[in-house]
Amino acid sequence: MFHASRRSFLSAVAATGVALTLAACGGSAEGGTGSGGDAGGSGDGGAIRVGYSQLGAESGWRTANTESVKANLTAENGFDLTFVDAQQKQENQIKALRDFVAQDVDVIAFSPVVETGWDDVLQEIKDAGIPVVLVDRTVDTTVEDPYVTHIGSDFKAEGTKAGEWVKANAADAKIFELQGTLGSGAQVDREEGFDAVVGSQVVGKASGNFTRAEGRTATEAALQAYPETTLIFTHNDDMGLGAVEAIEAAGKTPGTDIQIVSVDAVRDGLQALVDKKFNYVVECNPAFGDQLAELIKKVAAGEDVPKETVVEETAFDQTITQAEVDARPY
Ligand code: GZL
Repeated sequence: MFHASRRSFLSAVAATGVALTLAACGGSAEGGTGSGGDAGGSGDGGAIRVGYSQLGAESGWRTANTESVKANLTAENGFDLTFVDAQQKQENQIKALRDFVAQDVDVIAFSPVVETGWDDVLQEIKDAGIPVVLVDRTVDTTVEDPYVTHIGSDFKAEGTKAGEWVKANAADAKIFELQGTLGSGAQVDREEGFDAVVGSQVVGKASGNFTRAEGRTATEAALQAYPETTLIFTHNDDMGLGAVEAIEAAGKTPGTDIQIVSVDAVRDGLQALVDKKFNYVVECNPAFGDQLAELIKKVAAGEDVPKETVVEETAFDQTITQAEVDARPY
């Protein structure tokens, strides 16, 4: 139960707004304020009741992210977690969020499948005085100060990193861009970062919705529509692995006839790098459940939290070894 006193305090805090400062990798900056009031989200020292709306199970990244969240938001760690999978449907997420309000949870956490369409439900959550922790994806909303804190990747930086590799290693490439779920923060920002560097080399774009099957279908069509393609920039490994299937079905060699630059660095993506079917993979780290758990505890206890926490990430090329891939946690 989230005490009324804390909710009125939270509403007051929310009304003042909080300056946004993008944190350095893994770092933090002064930003959002939690629920205020007594320690322990339940208000009576009990478990922190968290309603979590996960967008789906579309990719290896999402599976690893869900595992990390569930491994840290445990009863032993002081949480009472209600975790709902939305099968990549925004309407399912909105229903889950409204259910969490009706259940009067202490904290709501969610990873929005797309950036827009959340105004009404975010206002309802704010009116209910329940703090929101935004996870992974981002929102674009008219609601003022809609969440206390966000934890996730800098998607634009990921796109820029991929573009910089292409600029340095495939300056004459004719690029097909295999995009994630259209309108998702990951798709919008990766496209922006990548295109700012090598957009003039992009001959065509299409979405594979972050799934392997749709990545294969989109690539089959792209090879027909853009036969001049020599490189595919895929917004995640799963679609890139689908692209490998399409390229091989067309009698071409992935990684050679058509190079592949990807994002995520899940084990299957890194294996494709070892197998020389991918050429470069930008890491997008899903395993931040420990950091998320600490953030939620602080929010529930009314402690100050950074408005933004950017998880630490690297990138891999074909110098990666099989031993390094085998040692990866996901
Ligand atoms: C990125 C995450 C993206 C992954 C995809 O943080 O939102 O969604 O890159 C996943 O694999 O579908």
